[in-house]
Amino acid sequence: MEKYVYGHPFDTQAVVNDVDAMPGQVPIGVSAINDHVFTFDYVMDAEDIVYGLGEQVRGINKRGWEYISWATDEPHHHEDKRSLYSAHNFLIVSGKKTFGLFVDYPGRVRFDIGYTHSDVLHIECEADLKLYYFEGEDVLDISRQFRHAIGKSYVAPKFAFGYGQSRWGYKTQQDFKKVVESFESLRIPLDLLYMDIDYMQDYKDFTLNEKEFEPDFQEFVDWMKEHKVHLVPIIDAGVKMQDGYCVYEEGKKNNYFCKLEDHTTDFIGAVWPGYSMMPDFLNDQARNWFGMKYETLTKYGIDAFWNDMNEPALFYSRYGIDWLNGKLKEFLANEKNEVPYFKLGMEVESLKNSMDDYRRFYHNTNQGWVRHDKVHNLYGCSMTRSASEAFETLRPGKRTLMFSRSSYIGMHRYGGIWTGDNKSWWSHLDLIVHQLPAINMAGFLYTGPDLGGFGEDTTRDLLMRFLQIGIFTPLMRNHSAIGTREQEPYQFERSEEIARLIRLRYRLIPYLYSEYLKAVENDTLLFKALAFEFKEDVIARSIEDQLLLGDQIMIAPVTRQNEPGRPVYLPEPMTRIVCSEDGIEQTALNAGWHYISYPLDSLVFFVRCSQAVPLGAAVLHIDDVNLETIEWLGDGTEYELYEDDGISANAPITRTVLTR
Ligand code: MIG
Repeated sequence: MEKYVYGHPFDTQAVVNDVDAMPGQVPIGVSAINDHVFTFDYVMDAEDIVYGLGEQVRGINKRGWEYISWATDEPHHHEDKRSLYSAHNFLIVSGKKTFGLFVDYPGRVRFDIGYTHSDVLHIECEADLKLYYFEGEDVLDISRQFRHAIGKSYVAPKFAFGYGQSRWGYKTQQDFKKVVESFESLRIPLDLLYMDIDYMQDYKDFTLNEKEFEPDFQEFVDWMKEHKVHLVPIIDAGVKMQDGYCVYEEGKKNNYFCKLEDHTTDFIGAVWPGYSMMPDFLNDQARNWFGMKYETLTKYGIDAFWNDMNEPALFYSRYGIDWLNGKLKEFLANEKNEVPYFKLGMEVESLKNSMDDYRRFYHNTNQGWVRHDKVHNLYGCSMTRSASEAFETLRPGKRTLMFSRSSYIGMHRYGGIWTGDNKSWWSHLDLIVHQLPAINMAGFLYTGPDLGGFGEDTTRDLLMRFLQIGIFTPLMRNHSAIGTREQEPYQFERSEEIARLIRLRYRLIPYLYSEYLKAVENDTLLFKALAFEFKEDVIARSIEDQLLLGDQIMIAPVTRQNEPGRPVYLPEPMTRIVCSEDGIEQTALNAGWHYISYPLDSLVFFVRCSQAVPLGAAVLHIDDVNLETIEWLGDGTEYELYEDDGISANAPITRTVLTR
């Protein structure tokens, strides 16, 4: 790893195992600075593949599009988008010359990967950055070096590998209890139940709805505990501006909120609670203060959270509304009381997540005052760091489930991420397959999509195809938006078939958790493109819809509606596993192309040559997961199992070689 420093970079703390800066320019491509803009250009070979950029749109091979690192509350993950919620500025060019680059700049970064000129990789940002350059044997070697540089990934508690049910729209205790009872009556495993913004009073962080939850929250939490369910409340970034609300009052008094240019007046944005303040997570005291607020929930025994709206999302701001007001008056005066519909619509829309607002507020950091847009991509990361650091005091010695919507590299040490507001679309099955290896490369191992799709109406078959991927992701959560079709497993006909898929997850947990621990320990990837392992295989290099999971499994999910199977490429001989109502069937297959049937109600995957995967007992809760009797998959003879106690911070890992 080599480091090159340009201008006066903000210290993002993304890299923990750092090196001294090199003199001169990065030894590859052409880098330049003009008008305080840094550019890097590299001419790619026709066969070069570009991997990385974490949670982004488009394929595993990133060539042929332009991507912008700018954390955005973007609920439409269309392929014409350039930014999603996170900024993962690491990529690897694989081909003629194989190298990695990490652009450690927390503002806007543009990656033009053969978009303007098909053979040119062009990177551009303000000229205050650290550029890390990696050389190595291959993609996996470079990825490992990078992961070592950014430090060990977050280890989720083991219960976080259970199935979680979520929906924006559960409001009452009864709503939540009904979910649990429905799962129980159908014997569908359930370990986590998510609480979305409606559990709060007026969307105020660290409050409970006064009528519904405040009076007897402890009993509610205890009821869930008796049913072996962990509640996972959401925390939003914005703090409601309301006199008498203690979080607002304390933040205001102690200057914990982001300020306008005068460094004294609080910036007023607006999100779910209406006018809101943005906690200054880049300020050490403010970060510590906000984190300790999670105590309002941990004191009841809550041990799991998700952080939302932390790009930060801004619906509008006080200043935007003032401006709009002026615009409206202008229209009314000039246009004979006829309001130009399209123009006005655009003016209103422009208030959302506006660059004008992001340039309006400042952070009081230990590196001085910084205008928000220069460090924008660190906001969600710092919010999650705030919680994670506080958990060391609030829940000493214990692991807490924590995942976030927005992130920057470095946050992978504090928590996981989910991939935000996908839709109930078939194309979003492909999207998650494309995202997983890149997200792992950026250090995030605890991750997963909203299964079934968040926005729009799902269908039974789409949910089942989502679950057939989600069975393998550390975060396995079914989540949907208010107003969409309900998508708990029991909302559909023959729910037993859906239940059976979820039960299979629990048989795989010993393996999945072990591979997760290995990936954390060894800085390796949980999900890999085939090309990462089968480097010389030209077909493997081009496959975008199959992934290796850990060192033993290959998955090839069906991602199209009404397709009862699909062509699958085996780069080596493998065992095909079909888990159906009739049990588990194993078939040895030769290397090469096969048409593989993939019935909707089955789980089909592959075990690699000379490998073995231990399946545990079929159980309904994570605490009952065990390997007392093993059903072996594959043609190998042993498996090295990584285990820990699943709950303590820094728990020692035991490694056991299991032989069949
Ligand atoms: O503006 O809390 O991505 O998971 O259900 C929407 C409501 C705010 C966005 C999150 C989604 C969550 C929703 N939130």
